[in-house]
This record gives sequence, structure tokens and C-alpha cells, in this order.
Amino acid sequence: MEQRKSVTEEKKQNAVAIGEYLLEKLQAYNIKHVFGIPGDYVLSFYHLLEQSPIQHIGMTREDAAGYAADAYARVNGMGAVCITYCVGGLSMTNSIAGAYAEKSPVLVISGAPGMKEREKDPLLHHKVRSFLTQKLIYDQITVASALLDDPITAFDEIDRVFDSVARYKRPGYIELPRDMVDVKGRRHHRPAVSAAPSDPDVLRAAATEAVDFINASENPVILAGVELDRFGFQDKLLRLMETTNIPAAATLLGKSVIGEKHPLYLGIYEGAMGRFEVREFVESSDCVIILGAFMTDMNLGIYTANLDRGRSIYATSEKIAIKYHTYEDVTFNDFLDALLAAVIRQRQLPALPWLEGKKESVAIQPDSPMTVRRLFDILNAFIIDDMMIIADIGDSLFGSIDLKMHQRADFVSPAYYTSMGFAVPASIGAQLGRPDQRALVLVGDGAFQMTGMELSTSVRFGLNPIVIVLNNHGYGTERQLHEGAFNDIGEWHYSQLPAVLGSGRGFVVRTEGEFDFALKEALANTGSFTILDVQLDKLDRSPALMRLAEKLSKKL
Ligand SMILES: Cc1ncc(C[n+]2csc(CCOP(=O)(O)OP(=O)(O)O)c2C)c(N)n1
Ligand SMILES: [Mg+2]
Repeated sequence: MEQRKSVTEEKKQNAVAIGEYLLEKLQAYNIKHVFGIPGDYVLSFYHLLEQSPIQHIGMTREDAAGYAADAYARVNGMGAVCITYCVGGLSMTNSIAGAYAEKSPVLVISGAPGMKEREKDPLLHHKVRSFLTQKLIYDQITVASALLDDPITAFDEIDRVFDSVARYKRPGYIELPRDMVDVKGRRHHRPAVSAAPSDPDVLRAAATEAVDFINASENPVILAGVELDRFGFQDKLLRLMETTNIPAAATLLGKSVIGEKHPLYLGIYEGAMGRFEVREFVESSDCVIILGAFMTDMNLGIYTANLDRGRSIYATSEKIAIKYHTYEDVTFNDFLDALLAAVIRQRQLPALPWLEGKKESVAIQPDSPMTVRRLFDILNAFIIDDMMIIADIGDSLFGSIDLKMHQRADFVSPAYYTSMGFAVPASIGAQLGRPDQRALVLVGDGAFQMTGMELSTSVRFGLNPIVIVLNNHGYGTERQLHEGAFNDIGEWHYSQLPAVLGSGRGFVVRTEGEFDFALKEALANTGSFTILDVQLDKLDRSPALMRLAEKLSKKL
């Protein structure tokens, strides 16, 4: 009898509402901010959110909230966004698709019509085709999804989605019908499901083959990718480099997985878009150790790269391959640990002449008109240690190839999915996730016109990004491919946005002297955003784009 009573007591103590449990889980994954916009289907959850220690960051648009949560996830380990049914959720699909493609662990919480309301299939507002439409769409762009329609399964379902997001570093979707938020059930205290362990025999065989291959090679090189950052393996990479003196290049999506001032860092390998010397070094290697990198067309410089499987080791969370065969049942983590535990011979430090004697400072030519090349040269000298760069696509991204990030994980960009409009909203997530860092946003005028008004949110939350608008009067990247009036856009007075938003500082920059002055003022303006409208020639382009164009023209 006594015992029975205590069991009932325990059950009561463990009882928790579904909505509260979701908030507990968010906090357990170190999420301190949730981005989004409310709506009637999600208001009762918003009420709970407001009472929790988590801060809600209201944005101006749901797609922007998705970008902010994505950037937060990249710098924090997981991010979350909370929106209303369909009108909110569907407007965010592009951002979440990008997070999926680039492996960013974002948890999507969507409010939805209550389960009772769904009976007899009524035409409720925001409904598209069936009540399941939004979930079916999200099934395509998330690694796990759940409709919390039953308190008996809801708690396990929440655990499952969180586990999957954390394990696969891809977005997850939780749909919370509004009449389920306060329904109580019990926590399960189920331990997180860990990844299946490696098969020890296969692991040994894979590691032995890899180590023999590396040791027999003349000039091995590492190609480091974004997964090293997502899975927190940067220290393993550094140890591998430093114990063997094998140098590393990074892919564009993996930019800044290693501090770019490291003496064994070669630069970005991106086919013809990267520096010629880096391409030569990587492509002439007889053993390319590809770690956590995905061979996307962007990472391969629109397929101008020339990497041969027959002289590569390819290890990611999805696949371990050496030359032409793959090893099943070996995890990326175990494979890296096995390489570190093995005896890989230490080599002489390689000669990297193009990195020697590089000047860090640039003499400003005060009256020279701004060019993309000089913009990046001057920025290289301007970047300080505690600064992250958030680059939008277009020449903001291509030009960044030649920027040298001081510390690791300082560069955030949609470098594979390349959705315009990422950078300004992403800077909000990045700064809230890493408040110790100053955010420097590089954004084209076209991309800025898509989501730049999100600076309103930076103002509301006291953030101080430095926003450099590369104003080349339209869709510059597209002009290089196919010119037409469709590449023109409206001329905005970007520097006057502070008047509209009630805060911030704005500068029009035409010359190097004006750029230098505005950058210094921006650094000193720590209380609000600073926007620089950098006027560029319509047809000007970065050295990276020029390299690509040159290579492609030779190919044709
Ligand atoms: C959301 C989205 N729409 C359209 C495109 C296609 N696109 C690729 S580059 C580009 C032009 C970008 O213009 P801008 O932001 O001014 O950068 P610039 O190329 O001028 O440096 C466009 C429209 C895209 N990548 N993303
Ligand atoms: Mg432009």
C-alpha cells in the first residue's frame, strides 16, 4: 500500500505539460533564444515561452527568423524557431531547406489547429489542402518530424526529434496543436540514443589502410570541411595537422574551421575560384585527406576542381571511403580518433611561399574610387580578433574567399545553398549566440533589398552589426553570366536607413579614404548598427570571380 502511494506520488511529480516539456528540452540543449512570429495557433505556447527563461526574438518575417535560427545553430550547437501554422511555417521553408542542405541543427516548432478542431475536416484559416499539408512539406526538409497529437507518444516524439537534430545536425519539425500545449503526461528520462558504434574490425581495417596510404605518400594534404565545425572536431583536425605537419586547405562552406592564420593553413580550395597556388597544391597531392567536406559544385568551384578518387581518403558523417571503396559501420568520430591514435609520420614543414611575407596592412589611397578587390584588401587589415563575418551570396561570398579569419568558426555563410537575403537576419542569430563577437555583415545590394529591413530587429535588441552593402547597382553575379534589364534593381539610399529605423549610423562610401573613415567610425559605434553603402562599378568583380571567369573562358 505504502509503496503504491509513493509510485503515484512519483508519477504526479513527473507530470508535465507537453508545452512545458518542449521548453525544458530547449533549455537542455542550451537554447537561450527562440526566433519567430506568433499567431493564434501558437499563442498558448508563446504564453509559456514568455514565462520561461528563454528569450523570444520577434522578427519581421518568418524566413528571416529561419535564417537567424540557422546562424544561431551554427554558432551555438542548436537553434530554434517558433511560428504559426502554414502562413508562418510555409514562408520559412526556404530558410529551413538551406539549413538542411548545409547541416545546421535548427528545431522548428509550429503551432497548429487543435486536434478537436480538426474533426470533420473544417475549413479553418491558414489551412492549405489538408491539415497535414505543412507537416508533409516539412518531412522533405527535416531529418525528423512529429505531430504531437497524442499525450501518450508526445514525450517520446519530442525526444526523438531533438535526438535526431543533435545527431545528424539537420533541422527537425515539431507540430504542436493548440489544444495539446497544456495536456499533461510524464517525462520518460529516456537516455539520448547514441549513434551505432563502429565495428572494431572494420574500423581497424579502414584506419590501417588510411594510415599506410598517408605514410607512403609524398605530399599529402587535408581538405577540411564544414562537418568538422558542426560536430566540434576542430581540435582533432588541429592535432592531426600539428603532429604530422600535413597542411590543410578548407572548402568554402568549411571556411574558418581552422583559424586562417595557422602556419599549416593553405587557404580555400575551391577549384578555379580559389587561389591558383592552393589549387596546385591540392590537385598535385598524391593523398588528399578529405575530412567532413561535401563535394558540392560550390565547394568545387562550379566543377573547375580536379580531385581524383584514386588518390583520396574521404571521411564524413555519412561515408568513409579510401580510394575506390567504402567502409560500412565506421563512424566519422571513431575514424578520426583512430587516425590520431595511429603512427603517422611527421614530415618537414612544407614550403608555402605564397603565404610568406604577406602584408597585413594596406596603404589607403584616400581619393581612389572603391573597387571590390580593394574592399577586401582593406577589410583584411581591418578584421579584429573578436569579429565574425556573415557573408551573403554573390561577390560578398566570393570576395570573402581571400579574407583571412583570425579565429575558427568566425565565418558564417550559406556557401552551398546560396540563398540571397541570409546575412542580415543571420547576423542577429549569430550575435545573440555569440555575444562576445562583433558581427560584420557583407551583403550585396540585391540581397539587402530582400531582408535588410530586419535591421529593425537588430535595433530592438540592441545589437551592433557593421553592415557593408556592396552596392554594384543590381544583380552583379548574374550580370557576369547573362546581362539584361532583369539584373537591375531600385536604387535605395541605404545610408539613410537609420532615419527610418530610429537608430544606427549610415555612410555613403565612394573612395578608399571614405571607406577607411567609415570603418573606424563603425568600430567605435558599439551601441547600434552601422551601414556602409559602398558604391561600386556595375561590372566590377572580386578576384575570385575573375579567376573563375578566366578559367571558364579557357575551358570553352
Ligand atoms: C533567394 C534567391 N533568389 C535568387 C537567386 C539567384 N541569384 C544568384 S546571385 C543573384 C544576384 C545577387 O545580387 P546581389 O545580392 O546584389 O549580389 P552581387 O551578385 O551583385 O554581388 C541572384 C538573383 C538566389 N541565389 N537566391
Ligand atoms: Mg549587387
